[in-house]
Amino acid sequence: MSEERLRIAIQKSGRLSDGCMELLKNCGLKISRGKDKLYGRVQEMPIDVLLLRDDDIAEFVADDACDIGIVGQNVFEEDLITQPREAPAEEVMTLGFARCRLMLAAPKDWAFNGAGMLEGKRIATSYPGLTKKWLEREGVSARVVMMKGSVEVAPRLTIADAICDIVSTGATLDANGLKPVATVFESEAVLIRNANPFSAARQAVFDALLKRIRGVMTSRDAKYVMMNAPRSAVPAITERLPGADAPTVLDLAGAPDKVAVHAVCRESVFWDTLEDLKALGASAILVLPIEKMMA
Ligand code: PRT
Ligand code: ZN
Repeated sequence: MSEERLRIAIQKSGRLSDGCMELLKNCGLKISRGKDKLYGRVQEMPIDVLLLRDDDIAEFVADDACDIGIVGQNVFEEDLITQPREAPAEEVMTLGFARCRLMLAAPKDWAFNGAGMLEGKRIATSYPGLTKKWLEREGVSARVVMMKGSVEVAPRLTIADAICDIVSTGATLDANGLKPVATVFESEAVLIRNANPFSAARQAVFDALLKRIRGVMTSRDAKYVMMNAPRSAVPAITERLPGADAPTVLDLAGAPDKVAVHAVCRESVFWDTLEDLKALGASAILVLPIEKMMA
């Protein structure tokens, strides 16, 4: 790999892969994968992509085998706690996908009434670092049993009394007779980077990529909203538009009391917003997606 190319590590296949590929695609990058499929090259920018297991990403980035990476915050924070390094990788920004929670879960018949109930109990988890940190914060002394996978079966097998595992919909817990009782860590995908300064060439590629990622993130929920409205309703309408800057207000030919209002809304526009706008006198309301945005 050339000195000048920025090396990014992403998950080869799993719950982060689709989000990573979509993000890179929305940044205008197409990845052509090598024959072994562990390595891809981007044509549009000097970027090389390494496709790894998510557990290896933080280490590859910290050790300078890669410059940047995308990983679950849960895995990254666990790595920081359990694998102390001289110069660990650093978090650059959250990316808004692969959201999940690391949760304590107990058998459904437990009348759970607080962390104190875990005193002296055994907790199975793949995240001993984050779990112990939470127990310490709660002032609870419990035994943490490390399990690499299938944590949810531990209470049934009497390996542990409770578990601490990643929860998304809660269906896995439910199917195993467990219920979530406390949130230990909230997670989403994060961009991480090597702690050392990049060469000037790599820094320039990194800056350009970051600018694109920020653009994708801002335009993800953003919508362009257009409507006609009574001139007198413009202040109230402006206030109701979610995350909007000052709107553009245009005269309408032959209708002195009415104007066209155009605005970029940076937050989701839901049906109830449209109903409120209508109640304020707006008509012909259009909500359009925004493909790209750069501040
Ligand atoms: O093979 P590789 O090591 O790369 O992948 P992996 O199997 O270790 O990880 P993977 O692909 O399962 O998850 C990657 C990352 O996605 C995690 O580190 C989290 O940051 C995030 N993520 C988001 C999840 C989930 N949602 C999720 N639901 N990771 C795991 N789960 C599992 C959870 O462990 C449990 O078994 O899904 C089950 C619970 O799901 P629900 O919907 O039933 O609650
Ligand atoms: Zn993994």
